[in-house]
Amino acid sequence: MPPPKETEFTEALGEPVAGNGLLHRRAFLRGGVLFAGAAGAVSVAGVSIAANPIGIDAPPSMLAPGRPFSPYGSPAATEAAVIRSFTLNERAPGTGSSRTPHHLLNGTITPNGLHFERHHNGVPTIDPAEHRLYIHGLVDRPLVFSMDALMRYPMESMIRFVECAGNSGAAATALNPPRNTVQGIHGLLSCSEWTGIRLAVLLDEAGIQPDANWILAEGADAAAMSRSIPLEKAMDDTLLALYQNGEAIRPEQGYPMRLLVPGFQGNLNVKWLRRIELTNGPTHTKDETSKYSELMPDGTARQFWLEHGVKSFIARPSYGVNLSGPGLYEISGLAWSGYGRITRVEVSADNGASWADAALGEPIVPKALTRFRLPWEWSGQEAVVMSRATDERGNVQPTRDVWRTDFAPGQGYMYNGIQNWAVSATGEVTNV
Ligand SMILES: Nc1nc2c(c(=O)[nH]1)N[C@H]1C(S)=C(S)[C@@H](COP(=O)(O)O)O[C@H]1N2
Ligand SMILES: [Mo]
Repeated sequence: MPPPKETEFTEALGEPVAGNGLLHRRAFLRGGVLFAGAAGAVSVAGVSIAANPIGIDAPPSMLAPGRPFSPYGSPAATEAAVIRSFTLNERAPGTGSSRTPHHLLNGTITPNGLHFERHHNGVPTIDPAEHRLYIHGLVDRPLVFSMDALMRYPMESMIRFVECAGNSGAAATALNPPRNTVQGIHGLLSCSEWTGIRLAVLLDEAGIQPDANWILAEGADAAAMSRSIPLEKAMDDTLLALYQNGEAIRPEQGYPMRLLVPGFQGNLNVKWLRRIELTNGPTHTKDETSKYSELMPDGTARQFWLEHGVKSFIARPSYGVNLSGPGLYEISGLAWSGYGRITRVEVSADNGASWADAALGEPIVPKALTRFRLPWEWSGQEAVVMSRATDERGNVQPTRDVWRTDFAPGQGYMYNGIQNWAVSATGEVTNV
């Protein structure tokens, strides 16, 4: 459905624009709907007309001085449930992943302590004073960099997502929709402002030989995680990242340095980076043959399919984030694409029968998370809500059924199908 024209909207202030109570994306801003306090307002649990004038009873926090300063801040004690989730692997405690609780966060930037983690053999302890980065292979001058040397290079910052190729895989492959939260299904995804040196600057300094067309990046962890990256991408927007949301990259994210390969699958973003070798053709390392290649219906495997497709999910409401009675809500979630900017997110509350355009949070940054929002007046009837994103290349997020026809059963890497949530009459949300 095209976005309604402004005139239509002004006349229909607060009127549904799509089935099952979806309101215009700017209805909140234009005063088309009120939560409480006016004739015809929608009721929301927890908002009511104040019976007493404000300020007569000062809360306890106003009666004594607050606590003093702290050297490094932490979240409020009452936010203790907003944490990464993981299952401990007793035999290999550092192998596996932890997940970002997107259903409990808002905005687009992931706090550093909640960035998802994916380690193939734990988090190494690296002394930045001892750490070196090597650039060698098909170059005129093999180079070795210390941290001190790197700190003198020009830096730049970019807000970008990192997503594991295995993210949302359970939604692709499970026979029944997983009974799990946004965190459990889509939590191998985070977004930060990364700061560092364009890799192209360092590769140019080493002097790229004409027959070099790929690079190999290797980490200094016990997995020696290594992946091949096309030279074209390495010379484009690939960053040698040293900072994450303003502070030195966390140990879990690759301290003291990692590659940031915007829009490409997570495992190319090699952490604890120790060497880059320029090669002719890809290296076919263990991490890109046994893993991270996708099984096709004819039994062959697809390799080096690197860009994440356009994708989105609704975080509120979602599994475990239930509705508390009929009335007004904001449907909100995240959209992103490995190919560039998000241009449109449509939301349906009637199982895909009709759609309304959501408002997109500004600025819309390419290859970064974009927050979408849409007001919804829930009648208290059963509903199925879902979101469908489009990117600037014109890619549209597919349904699960359409996505699955392209791959062998059981293949779940790089899944970007539409996520449906069913809302029951009691407001309980499940995955369908
Ligand atoms: N050296 C090294 N780099 C690595 C990994 C690893 O195990 N070792 N895991 C990769 C995978 S599979 C992903 S999805 C991303 C995850 O980055 P994060 O842990 O910062 O979220 O790092 C990639 N880089
Ligand atoms: Mo990954």
